[in-house]
Amino acid sequence: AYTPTPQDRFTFGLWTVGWSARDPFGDATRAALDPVETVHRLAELGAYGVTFHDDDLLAVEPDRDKAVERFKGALAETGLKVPMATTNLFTHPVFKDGAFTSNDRDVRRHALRKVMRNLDLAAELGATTYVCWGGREGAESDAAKDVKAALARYKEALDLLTSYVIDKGYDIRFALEPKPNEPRGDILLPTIGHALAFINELEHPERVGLNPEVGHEQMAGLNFVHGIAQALWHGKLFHIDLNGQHGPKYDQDLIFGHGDVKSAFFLVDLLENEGYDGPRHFDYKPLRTDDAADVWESAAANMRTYLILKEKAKAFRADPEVAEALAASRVGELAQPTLAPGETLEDLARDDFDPDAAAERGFHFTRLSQLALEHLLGVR
Ligand code: 3MF
Ligand code: MG
Ligand code: MG
Ligand code: MG
Repeated sequence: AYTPTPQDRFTFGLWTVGWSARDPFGDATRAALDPVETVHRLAELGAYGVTFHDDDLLAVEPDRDKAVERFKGALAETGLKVPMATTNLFTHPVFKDGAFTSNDRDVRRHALRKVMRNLDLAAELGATTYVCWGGREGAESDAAKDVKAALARYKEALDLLTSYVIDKGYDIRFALEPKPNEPRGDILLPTIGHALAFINELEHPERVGLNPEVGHEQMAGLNFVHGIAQALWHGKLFHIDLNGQHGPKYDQDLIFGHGDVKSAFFLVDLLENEGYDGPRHFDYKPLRTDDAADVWESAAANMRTYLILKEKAKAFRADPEVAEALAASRVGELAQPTLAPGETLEDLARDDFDPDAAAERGFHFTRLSQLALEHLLGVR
């Protein structure tokens, strides 16, 4: 019942299952994975697609042209799609002070060339979303970065890149991925809110949206479901990185649902009911303690968990007691405009309202919250 199919639109980054588990304190615990094997394995598991950073393609074949040919061959054999692509602007030491916002102008120019080259490949493979995670765009010292100048350079980069795809006629939109810190002490565009405000300053704002990641917002102590709801409200949820995180600490990249499971439940409920039709993209890391076979079990676990939560959310919405509790909590009343059609502020001023009497009315949120929890716990 929880077996994924391509219709579920699950996608994975090559760098997720392919992570060989090198961390800041220890060496790799798994061998490099061949992207060709990843494509076949993901297809067998029922995924819809695969995504990549330019450098991910070179995991076992250093020649770019050969690596691309092998990858294309695997896509053709399996039917797996590439809905999104991205650039690695963080591993090479040249990017140690950032890419689009490095203090070093030569590095900024190099970064633009690297992205443009990979945009051509993304278009060729049919990707319609291009993610920009600016992991090195930031600083450890407030003396080291002129943030206003950095934002101007960030805008310059996105203005140039959006013009590039428009000129080339590519059907590609950009999705910024906010993250508060790690690897930099502080990263620019740290949250969904910062990134949304930034998009308004761009030359082609319609071409730029967001790729929020569960763990990134939770690292900042924020409510991911609220962030996603706001991104949807602005029409800016272009893509999403699903994973798990236990509150504000290092970026854990756990399997989806293996962090804050209640938030995962409400997230699936929101995505399924509010018309998000993009890929369900997993950006997680198989545990460092897992072996090569466990990796595929972890990939499957992401999809299985999503499908379980989808069923739970559906049952929650279909439960008559939940409908009753939602009405008692007047959740639906919020969708009603505060002034009726034709009503004026003078009409409003004439209202006869007793705040003390209204203050007596309870909202009964406890019952509603408990019902959700019981659905999640499987006792309803
Ligand atoms: C880091 C990330 C990145 C981005 C990726 C773009 C390496 O915390 O989340 O993964 O998701 O660069 O998709
Ligand atoms: Mg991440
Ligand atoms: Mg993460
Ligand atoms: Mg991510």
